Amino acid sequence: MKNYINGQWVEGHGGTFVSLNPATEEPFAEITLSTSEDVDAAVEAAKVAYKTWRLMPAPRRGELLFKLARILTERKDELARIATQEMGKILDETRGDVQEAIDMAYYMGGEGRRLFGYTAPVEMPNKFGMAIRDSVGVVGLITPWNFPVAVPSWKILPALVAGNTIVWKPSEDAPATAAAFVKCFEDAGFPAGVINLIQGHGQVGEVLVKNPHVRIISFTGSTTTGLHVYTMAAALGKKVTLEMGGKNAIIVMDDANFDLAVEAITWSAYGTTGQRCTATSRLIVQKGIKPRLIDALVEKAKTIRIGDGLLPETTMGPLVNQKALDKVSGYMQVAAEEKVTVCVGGKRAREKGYFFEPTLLDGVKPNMRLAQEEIFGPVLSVIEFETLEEAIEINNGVPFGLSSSIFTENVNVAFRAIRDLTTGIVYINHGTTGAEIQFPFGGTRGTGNGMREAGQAGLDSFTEWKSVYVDYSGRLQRAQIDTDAILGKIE
Ligand code: UN1
Repeated sequence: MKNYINGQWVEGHGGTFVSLNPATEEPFAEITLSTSEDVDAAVEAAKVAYKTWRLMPAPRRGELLFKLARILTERKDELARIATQEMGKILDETRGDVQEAIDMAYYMGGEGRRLFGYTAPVEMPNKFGMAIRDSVGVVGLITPWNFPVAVPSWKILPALVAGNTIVWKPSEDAPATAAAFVKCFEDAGFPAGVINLIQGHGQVGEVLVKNPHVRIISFTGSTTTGLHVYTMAAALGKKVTLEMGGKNAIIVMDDANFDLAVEAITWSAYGTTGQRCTATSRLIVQKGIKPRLIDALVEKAKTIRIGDGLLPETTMGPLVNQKALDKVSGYMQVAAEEKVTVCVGGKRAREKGYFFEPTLLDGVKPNMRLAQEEIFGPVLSVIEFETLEEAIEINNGVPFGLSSSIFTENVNVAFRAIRDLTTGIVYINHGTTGAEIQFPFGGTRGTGNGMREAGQAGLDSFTEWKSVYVDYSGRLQRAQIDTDAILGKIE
């Protein structure tokens, strides 16, 4: 599978690499590998295309996004099947992944007729002031494999509708999905150079970050890589948006709707094999309800059907690769060392494929590694508490701040939680996953750098404000000095 540069599918100059199917460990696709020469060619194409793309009226750019939405709708199954075979999650989830991109295409397509700025009164007579969103130029994107269509769409679509052009380096664990997604842009009629795809590993991303013509970097992925990207980009004075790790919790109060909580915890902890940045990896549970809740969760975990995500009976797919399997298995060592109780799961599920059992660990203390570090697998740690204040403190006491949730039937408790939970996303009586594209997505503390994706806030990453003053008085007026002198002379 090739790179897409300046409207052409071309081979990279670095040979090829193979993308594996994590359910079978068999090769899925052979992908071209880029070098710095390819990155530079892609950036040059994006730079040239920017000159005309920025001048296309935004409503017309928006119409291309609507066209893209229709193509994605037609190819939803095709894209989902590629993604499932490449990164492992079940078909219902990869379809949902594509659906998020469709939703985003309609939302950002509509921005083509909004992209609201604002006006405000100005100090001088016969003068007008407004603030407008301006495009920036070439945007570099580095994206993960776990939402191989949705997450890139959160970056590509707002960037494009605002008038920027793109060079995209997708994860080496989801390259064929990326190519199939870019084909949709080609078929929708986006002009050559507006979106460019370069395949490869981390080094390719590094070259992209360092290219002087790339003014903005938007990254989603691991904390280690994200901070590396941030440091490199900061040294070059670039604007960066980061979405990194999570250590999300569901708090369950004694008065919670029990069945609802069991369903939501199971889905948030084990859905997508726990490989969402929003996945629930801590269950902070009040003392009274805890024994019953653990029993029910263990029973529920046993009903999960592990297997190839293409098969209709499967409810949980594999981890993405050997490295992920090693990492999650490594945390079982940590569990043994920290002497917590493995209530269910705790080991690899099959000999072939990177499958891991849904796992529930009890007796975890808030400061243990299991309760502090992102595991990114189907592993849920149970932490007990007595008072709401304690639960909130445990929730907030981690290096990440993406998503949190509380189950309670008491409206006062719910509103106190909304006030005091310090994550970027808060759910009441709903698991920690399932954010919708019309609201800001992102997290506090080590999850990000204060920027947000999606919703109106998502435009901030890809635009700069331009403040415009129009003086139609026909004479020299100086704001901030001399104001008294002109009073009474208004024409
Ligand atoms: C991610 O895991 O990187 O809120 C994104 C959710 C999804 C997005 C997850 N809409 O779980």
